[in-house]
Amino acid sequence: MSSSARRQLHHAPLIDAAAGRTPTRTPVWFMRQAGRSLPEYRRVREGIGMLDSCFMPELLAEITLQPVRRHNVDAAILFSDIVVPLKAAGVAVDIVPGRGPVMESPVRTGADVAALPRLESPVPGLSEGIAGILAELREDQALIGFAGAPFTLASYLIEGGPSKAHQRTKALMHTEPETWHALMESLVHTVVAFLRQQIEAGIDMLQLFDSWAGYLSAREYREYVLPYSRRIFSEVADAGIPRIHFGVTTGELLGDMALAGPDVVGVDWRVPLDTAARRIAHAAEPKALQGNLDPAMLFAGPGVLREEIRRIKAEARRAVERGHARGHIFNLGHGVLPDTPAEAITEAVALIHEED
Ligand code: 1CP
Repeated sequence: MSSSARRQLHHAPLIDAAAGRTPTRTPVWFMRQAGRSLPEYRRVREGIGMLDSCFMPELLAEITLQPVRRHNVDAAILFSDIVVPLKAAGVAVDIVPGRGPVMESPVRTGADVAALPRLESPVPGLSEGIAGILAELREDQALIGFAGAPFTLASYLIEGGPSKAHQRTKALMHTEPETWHALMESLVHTVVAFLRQQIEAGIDMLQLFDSWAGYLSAREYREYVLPYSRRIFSEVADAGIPRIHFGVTTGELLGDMALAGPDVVGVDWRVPLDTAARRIAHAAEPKALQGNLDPAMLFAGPGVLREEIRRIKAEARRAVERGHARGHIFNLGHGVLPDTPAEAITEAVALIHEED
């Protein structure tokens, strides 16, 4: 999409906060805001496989818009999954209910990496789905596109499914660095193709999820992961849209993740935002921050919720005043837990939007 064809947003709080301008209100969206916490999601997904739904444009647009209508969040996050570009490229992967992505054949050798298909053509249904979402969003509401970062995708491919310790992934990077680097090269290609398609279709912002990067030491991250995430951010920079980078338990990696080149760094609930900002500003240019309410606090009732939101907003304000951060996008420290009461999410959004 040429920049003139891109939707012009007006006073979109999310875009303003990411760009270091003062937003009209504290922008908020929640990771995993679409999905199992919503009865309307469970209804439309009935009898349809998770991965199948990601290739059905009307359904993916409807699911993306459900939390925006219900909660009054400032952004929609594209309903898809980090394994969608792999599936579209021809990798045999399924999403098993209650578990997550599972590979038919794990990728563990140089020959496996050489045989791994790359995304060479558009993901079916994706561009049409994005057009359907953009047609319904207000001009102050952003659509966030996303992809999984190469390390997190590699973990699913190598382990064969969700992993607690990522042991085969780490063993491979240390024992067969050539195989590791070839796998990262292949994944950079697929991730960039997936993001470019979303950019062409008109997303307003993007997030690169390196969800499991926090399992790495800073040394491992710098040698085996950072160069590839950095390439992805630089290859999509020409789109001119804000780029967010996020992972869980990344307190020790925040500075390095900022060096990958995003405009916004997501922080989980373990590190206060002012501390996170100091770590980032020490290593790189100051970034906008995203975060960092503990998803469990959505179970704690309105009194606790209000106090936690106040604390987080104050920590973000302090970081901006000190020149360590350029702005703040409110979010959870990780995704909405599947059994979260939908009403608690609506209530949290209202509290976040309230003036303090
Ligand atoms: O049937 C279902 O409803 C399954 C649950 C589900 C959902 C709703 C999965 C399986 N994926 C999704 C959608 C999804 N996945 C979205 C869009 C919805 C939204 O955010 O509102 C996004 C952004 C993702 C991204 C994703 N998938 C990540 C990165 C974000 C994160 O939470 O860290 C990861 C790690 C995945 C893998 C994945 N897919 C599904 C599950 C249960 C998992 C995690 C499995 C594990 O613990 O390893």
